[in-house]
Amino acid sequence: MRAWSSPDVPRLPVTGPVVRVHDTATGALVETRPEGPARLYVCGITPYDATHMGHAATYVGFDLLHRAWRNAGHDVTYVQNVTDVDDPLLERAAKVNVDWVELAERETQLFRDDMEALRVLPPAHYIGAVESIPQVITLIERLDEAGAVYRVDDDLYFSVTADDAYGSVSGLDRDAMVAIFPERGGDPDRAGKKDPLDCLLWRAERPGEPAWESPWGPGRPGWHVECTAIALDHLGTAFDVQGGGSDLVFPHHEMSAGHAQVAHPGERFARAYSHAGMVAYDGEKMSKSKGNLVFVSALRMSEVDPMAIRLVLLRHHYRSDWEWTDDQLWDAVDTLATWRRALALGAGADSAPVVERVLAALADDLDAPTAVAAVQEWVEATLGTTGLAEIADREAAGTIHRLLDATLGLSL
Ligand code: 5CA
Ligand code: ZN
Repeated sequence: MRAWSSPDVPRLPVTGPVVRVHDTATGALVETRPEGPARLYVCGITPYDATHMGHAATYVGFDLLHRAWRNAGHDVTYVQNVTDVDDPLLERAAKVNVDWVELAERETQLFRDDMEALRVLPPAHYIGAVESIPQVITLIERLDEAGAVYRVDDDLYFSVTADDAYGSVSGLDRDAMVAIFPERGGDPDRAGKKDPLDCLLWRAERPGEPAWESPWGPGRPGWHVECTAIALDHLGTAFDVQGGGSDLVFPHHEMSAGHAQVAHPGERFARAYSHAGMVAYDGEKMSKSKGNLVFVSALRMSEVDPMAIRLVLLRHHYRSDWEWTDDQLWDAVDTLATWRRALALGAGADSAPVVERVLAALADDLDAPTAVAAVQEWVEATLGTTGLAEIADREAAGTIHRLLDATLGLSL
């Protein structure tokens, strides 16, 4: 699939520090030590509705990682999927009486436009579930050879007991897994399963549903195996970071890791599992299924500056859960007006310490709120200067301008 176009990213005169991120599996901050290009996989959208602020927060969060790595001198191989065939997409298409392919294409295009407006760097490989069916089939065959696949009617299931490390991504105990599984697409009570936690790998064709040929008859891929196949195909095992929102910790990332670890014994799927917090609205997690949504595209169409949307997101640490309110947007609009005034002066307060602080904050688990606060201090110091004698840095505005663009993705 085509991704979206990349904004130009200025090169900074200094190299950023080693990047550390929080790893859900160990519960600790880990130093990333890319060997060759840094390898990042972030779970993409299921394109049955427009991009909401929760999605945007997650993709802007991982964009900070992409940028921090680049600023630390690494090339980055970034892979993202599009779940362009799955139950919620087919259900929505049937409900609104639109062809599911058309719905997926339309919403994926809207997502691309939103990501471009928010200056999110595109993945090098943007891969749909449908186009990765051959890789999914190969992976299921490998799992089958490892004895981890069985049939329930004509569907294929993955035996979670085949992975010795099962549970190590989420750290959840069995009771907690069984409780969460049905809320996130799982079917613990289906008759014929060996273990309630086993997950679907291949769903045999149902009347009225799309299907593709396979060695087990026509059908379509399960959700978790889609991401495993795409990640392994483009990044291999032990890639640096597997990312997504915290709603994907279990079962999605646990299952994906399980598949990979059974297909490649002795190897890890990812070195770190990194998760963004959930954005709420009207007191509940913003979600397509609940319908409590603020869309990026709706704000764009009402002429809201996308950089103000981005600043709202940046003012929350990527790992925290928070609630969207319109006040924060208007506040961000005012803040950017002040920042632009300071930048228009050309000269200003000393920029070198700000560069250091911003790079350090972002390398320290993508701490954008601290980075934003450092810029705010520079703006206040610059606007507070009363005479030429106080101007410390003649090139300050140019430096801060490039810094904001390269690190926080704010082009002002
Ligand atoms: N296609 C799958 C991943 S393979 C999926 O979860 N799609 S999604 O459209 O539901 O979500 C896309 C991304 O946005 C995922 O990383 C998800 O974790 C994240 N996300 C969804 N809702 C929120 C929210 N309210 N706040 C923050 N992130 C969210
Ligand atoms: Zn995924």
